Amino acid sequence: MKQKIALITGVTGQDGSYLSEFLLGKGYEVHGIIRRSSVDYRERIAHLEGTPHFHLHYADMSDSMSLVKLVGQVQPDEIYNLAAQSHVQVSFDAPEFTADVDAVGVLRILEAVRTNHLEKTCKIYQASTSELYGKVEEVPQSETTPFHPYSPYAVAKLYGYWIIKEYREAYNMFCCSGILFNHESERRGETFVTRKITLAAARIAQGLQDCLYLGNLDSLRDWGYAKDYVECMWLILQHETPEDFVIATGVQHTVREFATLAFHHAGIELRWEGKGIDEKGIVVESREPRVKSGQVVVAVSPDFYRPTDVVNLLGDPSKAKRELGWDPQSTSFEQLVELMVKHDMQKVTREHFNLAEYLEKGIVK
Ligand code: NAP
Ligand code: F7E
Repeated sequence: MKQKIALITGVTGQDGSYLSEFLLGKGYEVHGIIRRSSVDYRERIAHLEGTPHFHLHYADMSDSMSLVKLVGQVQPDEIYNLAAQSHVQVSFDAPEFTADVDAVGVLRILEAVRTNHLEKTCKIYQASTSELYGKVEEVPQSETTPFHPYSPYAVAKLYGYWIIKEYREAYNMFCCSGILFNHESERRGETFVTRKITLAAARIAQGLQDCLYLGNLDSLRDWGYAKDYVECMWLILQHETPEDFVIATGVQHTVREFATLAFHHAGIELRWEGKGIDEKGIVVESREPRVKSGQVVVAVSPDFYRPTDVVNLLGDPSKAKRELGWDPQSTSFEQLVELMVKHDMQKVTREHFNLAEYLEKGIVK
């Protein structure tokens, strides 16, 4: 059988790195799009570089010509369009850039496939999002729930969702959206709330940070494990017909609950006092000698409030379970928090140890 060829946009991101590993494991030839940067941003895929069947190419979602050229050169059987300005809060500060990459970028990929006459052979996966439900109109949210995007990011992603559907209907292309709810991991970007919490809990436990500042603690999310979710992206493209799927766990928790559990795994028990901007996470008991009971380790800062915030996401993954045979509970919320904290406790120790050693040897001053 001919080796399948996949092209991944957003290969350096959390999902792109797990998806690359997954597809290489399935025997694919994997091509990824990277952009030039003045700093090293390839940490998540460094272990794959140089391995057979894994190739990187410079291109950009805002540069049609680079996409047309690359799609023609690679001749992919499957494209996974994961590239995006993916931070919701940042989309309020950079709405035009977000629209260019997250909305028009999807169109550019579709047109690159058509320009190269690959519309009959190349399947396309689009990274859609639970943010489309935004100011939610029902709970839980399924494939039939109306959309109500509530940020520039979500509005851009809504265009991506509809243009995929349009090309499916107009040109009979095999293109689908995975409507993925939040998924996290040890590789999650450090400014998303889960990773911000697990890293801070680790630093606070090791005496390297005093307090963690967060925004809306009441916000509810349906958090899953990214490694489980990339399998679904592939399953969606192997499905007999091109369809859209909600991918979620079907369980929701508040940001506050995530923080309580993360600090617990870092050896710190918390209680919560106060309301809104005055709420504090206070240490009740600590296994870590550097952290004292009564110490305030979590506080609220309005800097992390959004002009409009999505506050009640809960996915209904029944269709994916039934039609793709996917298990939404393969990693539980409790396991997810534990594995992220464990990873970050080790990361922080390692970094601190290296720094102490470098200081001692005079390598850094
Ligand atoms: P991520 O870690 O932020 O990765 C985003 C990727 O997009 C990075 O590789 C980034 O490259 C690339 N990118 C951004 N702008 C680009 C441009 N102009 N040209 C080429 N590449 C560009 O995001 P993720 O968490 O892996 O999410 C993957 C996709 O799923 C995104 O589309 C996101 O919006 C969507 N999504 C995510 C979640 C979630 O909970 N994680 C849920 C639903 C949907 P650099 O490394 O160069 O910045
Ligand atoms: O926020 C609240 C914040 O930034 C989650 C992206 O992958 O998932 C992600 O978007 C919630 C929000 O993720 C802080 O207000 C409180 O209600 O981790 P987040 P997100 O906005 O849900 C969706 C599905 C995507 O598609 C996106 O690409 O947590 N929150 N305090 C905070 N959020 C952040 N970032 N930082 C805080 O300090």
